[in-house]
Amino acid sequence: MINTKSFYELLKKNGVDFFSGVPDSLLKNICAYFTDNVAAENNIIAANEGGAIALGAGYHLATGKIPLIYMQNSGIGNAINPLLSLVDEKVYSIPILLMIGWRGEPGIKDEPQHIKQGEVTTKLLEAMNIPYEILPEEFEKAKLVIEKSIKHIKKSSSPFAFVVRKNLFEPYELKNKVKTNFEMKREDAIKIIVDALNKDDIIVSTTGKTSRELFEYREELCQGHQNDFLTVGSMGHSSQIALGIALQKKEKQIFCFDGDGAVIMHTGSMGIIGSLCPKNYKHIIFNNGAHDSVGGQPTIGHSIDFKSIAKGFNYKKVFIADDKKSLSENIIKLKNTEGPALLEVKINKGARKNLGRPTLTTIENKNNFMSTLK
Ligand SMILES: Cc1ncc(C[n+]2csc(CCOP(=O)(O)OP(=O)(O)O)c2C)c(N)n1
Repeated sequence: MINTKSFYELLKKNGVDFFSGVPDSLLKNICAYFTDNVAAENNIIAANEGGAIALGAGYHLATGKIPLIYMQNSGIGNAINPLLSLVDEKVYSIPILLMIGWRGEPGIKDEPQHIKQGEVTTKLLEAMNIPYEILPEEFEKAKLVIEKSIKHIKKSSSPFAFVVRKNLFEPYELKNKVKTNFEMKREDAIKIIVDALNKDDIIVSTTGKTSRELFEYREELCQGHQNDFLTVGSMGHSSQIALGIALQKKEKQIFCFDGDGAVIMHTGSMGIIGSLCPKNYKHIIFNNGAHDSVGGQPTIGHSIDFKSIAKGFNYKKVFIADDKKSLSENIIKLKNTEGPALLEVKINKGARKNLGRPTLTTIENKNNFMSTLK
């Protein structure tokens, strides 16, 4: 295992002291170290991975230095465009160090959304002609790899990737935790909302713990999962899945259970919802100001105004709930109003330690869900 401080010091010694990316559970410890020890303007959690590459490119244009851009391998897709059309050596040839968490590494058990991505992670890098190294576990070996890679980047002036296996970094407990003082966590809010919905209402839930908590609550209630589409991957796209359904199934109410990080990742999607104006579309954002599912790293969720954003995007109504009482009242209002409408639920981050994962396969989930929609 690699000590986070030693890793950071080594990067700094080699001239790398600007970081941006979207957090990943495999990179949780090193990201927490950056948060505690790097000035905020040199450690920027981006809206999405493509944005992080572009931010790094801007940093390089302004300083001539090499940025480190971190992401889960799920985010490679978001990064491909600027990797190939901005920083690639055939375009602007910008040196960027990538650090990619390898979920779904072949031979290591992982969730369905990570399996294909894990299989093709190194192949995608090869297809993009981005040289890479899988970071060794021993610090001395990693040190050699890092020094060699940075020399290579400086010479070639183009991207280079470190692929990071599970448990590479030693644990590091974040000290600068942002605390909020709301009454509920996401699971409390999900329970109140599910209790208030009608038997026929449809839910499309976002990636991470939202879908896991919804699944477990349905189990607890013995209700089955046929009304829920659990978007286990595809961060930021639940709202458009829900839109695709809402436009075809006008007789049903469609509720999208979204996360602040997911909405921020692809906010323009809200504009498409507003422009098509489906009356049966009900968007709920569980705003905990964090990427809670991958370690609780901060988002800008609590410092932006989702209400004004939704209004600007032509949503017909916006409700805000920040405790159990206002949630119980506003979920009824959301049900009874014409959409598209938004309910922002302000919550603390955090989840149960013993939270499980869906026990149905993704294909079973899809088939059951499609039977409900028939
Ligand atoms: C494209 C992409 N980037 C990163 C991830 C890793 N990831 C999974 S869940 C998550 C956090 C989601 O945050 P938010 O939507 O606010 O929901 P929360 O976990 O806080 O409930 C991240 C970053 C991913 N799955 N896909």
